[in-house]
Amino acid sequence: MSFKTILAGTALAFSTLAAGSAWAETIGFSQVGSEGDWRPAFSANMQNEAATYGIDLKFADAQGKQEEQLRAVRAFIAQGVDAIIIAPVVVTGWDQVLQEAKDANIPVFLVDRDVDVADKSLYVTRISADFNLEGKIAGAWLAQASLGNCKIVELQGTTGSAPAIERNAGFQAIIDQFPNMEIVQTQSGDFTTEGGKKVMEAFIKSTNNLEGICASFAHNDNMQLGAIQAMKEAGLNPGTDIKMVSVDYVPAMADALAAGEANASVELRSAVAEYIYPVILDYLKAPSDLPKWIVIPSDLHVAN
Ligand code: GYE
Repeated sequence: MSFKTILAGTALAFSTLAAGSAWAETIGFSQVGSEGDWRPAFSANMQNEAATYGIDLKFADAQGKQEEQLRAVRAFIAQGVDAIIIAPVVVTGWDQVLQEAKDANIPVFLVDRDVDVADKSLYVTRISADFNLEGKIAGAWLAQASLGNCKIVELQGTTGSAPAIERNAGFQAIIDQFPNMEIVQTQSGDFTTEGGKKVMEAFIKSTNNLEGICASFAHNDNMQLGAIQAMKEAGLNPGTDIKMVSVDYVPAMADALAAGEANASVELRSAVAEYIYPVILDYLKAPSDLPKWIVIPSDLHVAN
């Protein structure tokens, strides 16, 4: 084959890909929303990387509402996409729509958050970090930093979401090992900065300016960043008077750690398209039984 023929072939392949037909896959992605700094970074990574993998990505932002997700998934089914990716807002309420996708022979891949369905054959696999482990890492860091002696206020993520359930459970499993560690107040801040600020303001009131409290554990950084604002406004010193541990390690939290206003954050990687797309594309080429969970590693970051 001459060099010219190869070039012509390559040009043809690219134009076919650009037209979104032949070997490009069309994949629908139902995303939770954009509640904090982590999620838009994750969305951007999925959108920016799609073309590299020859994927025509149909992106639907559910603005935190499960009804929107159900609508988006049904629209993807009606369009006859090759696969559907879902980052589910909450764990419950998925059986029926997943059954509809299965009946239409469209494979579903879960990313990030989990679902609670009786029939696990309704989805191919879940590709995500281990939220329970993240809670354990946060709890273990705090056990060491407080020498096992700590009254904790907890800012929970969205009620009924996998990360809120599992980060709480993992954290609790560790502090249960220490008789003098205890969560004394807990409330949902819905994974937002504003929500975290409001919750911390309530904690500050109900505990007489966090008297006797040694730490704030937040299920994500944005709530912790809101809590830091609330504490500073009340004349408290986050990171010094109170130990601050959370999850995500978004850039604003890296700054807070550097400024000494927070102490530790467990990184939830946002550039995860490289973990997700190859699994889906391999499956579409040759469907096979995959493990039900493909785990993305978590890393701890602490202030110096
Ligand atoms: O930690 C939080 C986001 O689902 C694990 O969702 C994810 C969480 C993440 O809103 O910042």
